[in-house]
Amino acid sequence: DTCILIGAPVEAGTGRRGADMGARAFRCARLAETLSDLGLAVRDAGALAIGPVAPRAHPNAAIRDLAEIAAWTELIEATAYAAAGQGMPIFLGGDHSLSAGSIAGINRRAIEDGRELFVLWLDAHPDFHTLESTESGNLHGVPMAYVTGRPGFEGFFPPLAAPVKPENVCMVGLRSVDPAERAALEAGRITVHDMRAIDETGIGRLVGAFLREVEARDGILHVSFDVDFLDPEIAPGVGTTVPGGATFREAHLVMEMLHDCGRVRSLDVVELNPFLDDRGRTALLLVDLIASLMGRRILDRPTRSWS
Ligand code: DIR
Ligand code: MN
Ligand code: MN
Ligand code: MN
Repeated sequence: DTCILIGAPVEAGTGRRGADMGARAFRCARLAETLSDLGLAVRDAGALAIGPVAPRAHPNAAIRDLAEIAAWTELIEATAYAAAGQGMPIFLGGDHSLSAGSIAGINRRAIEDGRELFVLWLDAHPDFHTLESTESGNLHGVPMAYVTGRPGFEGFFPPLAAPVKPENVCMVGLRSVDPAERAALEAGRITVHDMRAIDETGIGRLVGAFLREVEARDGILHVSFDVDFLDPEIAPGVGTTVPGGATFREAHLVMEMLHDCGRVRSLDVVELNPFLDDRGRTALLLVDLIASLMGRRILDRPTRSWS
């Protein structure tokens, strides 16, 4: 399948400037060449852009740039839907609000193809706020609530073809969860693995259990990778660093297992902020992680140890 690289320079969803340079940093870090060297076909679709938008108000006065993020969501949804019919879309952020569009569009395609979509959400944060509950007003904190069909987005964000089933979502790496998000996660059906679960059980077992479920239900998988999933010691180039994140090997192991499971059809890599990076090392690490997801391996392994 062709890898389709899609730049989505969205930064209105985050409180810090610079995420709109993320997609260009992936190019500097030679993402396309790295994928080609793995023997994959690569199409660089360039960067998306929205036109000017008229500002929109919301009863929650904290919210910033609602109309702009709604416009991005509509554009990215349509782009994801089209690209999913042609290859494997890789969305290069841009902040995490872009996943509202990518997941919505991928799910519209999955439903049309009669496939069950699962989502692996790798992030320090659940991004599970509604428009009512966000206190920061940064809309990168809402995409998972939107795509799973939580109420309050009607009339502000584009209507969903269908929500993603919460029981098909697995979040891994959480360590910064706001009270409203925590209450909603406790009441809902999303599988959540915080950093303590990773410490206690091991990330391979947690992710392996999810991948076996995807297989058992013959699903396809979208991966949403927020740079702040990683520990800030190895990935400083992100606006919302949280200490105690995934290690180098934990992250590579997840990527290697995802490759072996063979069910990943689309990917977001979000929140890379080159303005905050240290000589490109976060971008370079992400390119290596994407390479592991796309099949680079240390040694050949004839059998999968986790299945
Ligand atoms: C916080 C931070 N939960 C908020 N969120 C994110 O602003 O709603 N940081 N996504 O990366
Ligand atoms: Mn996020
Ligand atoms: Mn995050
Ligand atoms: Mn489950």
